[in-house]
Parts: sequence; structure tokens; C-alpha cells
Amino acid sequence: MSETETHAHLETATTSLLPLDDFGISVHKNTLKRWYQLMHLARLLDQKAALYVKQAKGWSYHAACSGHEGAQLILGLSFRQSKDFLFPYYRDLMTCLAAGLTVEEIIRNGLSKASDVGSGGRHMSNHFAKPSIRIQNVSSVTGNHTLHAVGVARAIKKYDGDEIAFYSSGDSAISEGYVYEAISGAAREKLPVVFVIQNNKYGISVPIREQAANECVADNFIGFKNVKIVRVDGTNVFDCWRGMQEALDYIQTGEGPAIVHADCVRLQSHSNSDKHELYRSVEEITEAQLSDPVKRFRDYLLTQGELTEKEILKI
Ligand SMILES: Cc1ncc(C[n+]2csc(CCOP(=O)(O)OP(=O)(O)O)c2C)c(N)n1
Ligand SMILES: [Mg+2]
Repeated sequence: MSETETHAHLETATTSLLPLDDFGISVHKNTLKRWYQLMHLARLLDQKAALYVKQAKGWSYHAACSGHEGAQLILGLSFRQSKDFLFPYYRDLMTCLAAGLTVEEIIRNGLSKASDVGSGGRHMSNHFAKPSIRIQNVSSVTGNHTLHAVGVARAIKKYDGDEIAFYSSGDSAISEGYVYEAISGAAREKLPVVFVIQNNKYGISVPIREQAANECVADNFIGFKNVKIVRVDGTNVFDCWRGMQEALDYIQTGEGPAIVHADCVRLQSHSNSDKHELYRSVEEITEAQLSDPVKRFRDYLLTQGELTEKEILKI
């Protein structure tokens, strides 16, 4: 890809983007660079996947991670390869890239190749897994893997381990009955599991206000004892990092599970099967773009002098 093509997504005037607050969190320049590299790479892969769909070459199912990268980057990096257990969902491309899937492995999954490390090409594409490092295969039944994550967390506790089970899903998945059963059980048994909820305010075309009792769906669990609830801006890597540290600190006490509720924006349609322009106004989509996590982070790096335009272009 040419430099112009690879940076096509960065063209929007950065002046209108919402500024990124770093909350005074100091992160080494090399780490910031690594974070940006991963986010940029995930965005390129997301765009590439959409292209494969258009060309009818592969990616039979594609749910874009664009708009979720803050939450997903930090979730992926918090997972310790071959130690913890990660239960991602179909929108978690960025999570899985940061957690240890390579670009080639992601593409082999998208193209349903026999060499796909998750399922040998038999699973629906965009359902990433790498059992060799404990990124688990999950089904498309939304929220169902809360049960699997809690089951693993139960085993971790039984065998006195210090591993952590990470669950990830969207907001509407949380409406499922088994999610409540799982979180209730984890709370009662004080299990080492972090539930990451990426709230993009939609379940396909259904807005969250028509779906859940609370738009901040984690608030549905306020009465559950032993559960730590942390709310973060899922489009701000710094806030996600802060929130995840808080959740992990709590898990370490052994007092119970944590929920990290990340407010995200969905920059694309739900998947390749719908057109969000049919149920979202132009104004709403335009407003969401101002929170673009990748562009906001890039803008931050430039304005803070952490990276120069030249260094960014090199990436
Ligand atoms: C149990 C179940 N019901 C319905 C579906 C169909 N479905 C697939 S994705 C989806 C929306 C999920 O929305 P959310 O949990 O908010 O995640 P998002 O895609 O917005 O990230 C639905 C209803 C499903 N896969 N499983
Ligand atoms: Mg959603």
C-alpha cells in the first residue's frame, strides 16, 4: 500500500476532533508509539477486511472494530499470553491483534483458510481465536461466553491460580439472561474475571435506550455484591488504561470480579449485512467520527510533541 492509501483514514481535519485527556498518566514515548502502531494497524486491517468483502474474496462476516480501539487495545495488552484466558467477541480484531494474533493469522481467519489458527477456517470469519496462547474460541450467541469465562475463573480459583479470565462483548449482549447468571455466580464466588463491556449504544439497528434498563448497562449490576464497576471512555486509551488498572487491582484483592464499562462509538455499520445510514442520521454518524479513537490519539501524539508528522507517516 502507498503512504497516501495507508493514511487515508487520517485525512479528516484533526482540529474538530474531541481533544484527548491523558489524566496526567505518564506513558513512555516508546510505549505510546507501540500503542499507536497497533491501533493504526488494526484500522488498516479493518479497512482491508471491508475491501475483501466487497471483492467477494473472503471475510464472509465482518463487524468493524473502528471506534472501539481504545478499549480493545488496553484489553488486548492487559491479557498475559499463555497465562490468562481471553474470551473475545466478533468485534474484537484490535483486542486480538494486541493480545497476540499476528496480521497473517487475522487474515487467514478472515479468508477462512485451513491454516487459520482458531478453527482451521471452519468458524465464521471475524471470530478470532488462538488457543495455543489462550485466546479462546467463542460462539456467535451474544454474551454466551460470560458462562465460559466464569467457568474458567472458577477453575482458576479452585486450583489457587493467579490467572485472570477476560470476557468481552457489546452492550446489547448484556440483556441475555445467562449474562446475569454468570455475573451473579462470579460475584457470589468472588471469581477472578473481568467483564469488558464495549458500549457503542447499538445492538445492530436497535438503540440501547430501546434495549436496556440503563444506557450504561453496567449500572444493571449495581446491586450485585462483590462486583467492582469501572466506567471508562472507550475512545480514550489513557482512560481505558486507568480503568483497567483499577479493575485489575481489585481482582488482585480476591474480593470479586470487575466490570469495565467502556463507552465506544460505532464508526461503521453493525456488520457487512446492514447499512447504518438507514437507521442513523448523518449528524449522529458525523458526531461519532469526532470521537474516533485512532485519530484522537494521533492528534494527541502530535500536539504533545510525542511523535512528529514524519514519525507518524513512517508508521
Ligand atoms: C443470543 C443471540 N441473539 C441475537 C443474536 C443476533 N445478533 C448478533 S450481533 C447482535 C447485536 C449485539 O449487539 P452488542 O452486544 O451491543 O454488540 P455490538 O455488535 O454492538 O458490538 C445481535 C442481536 C445473536 N447472535 N445471539
Ligand atoms: Mg452494541
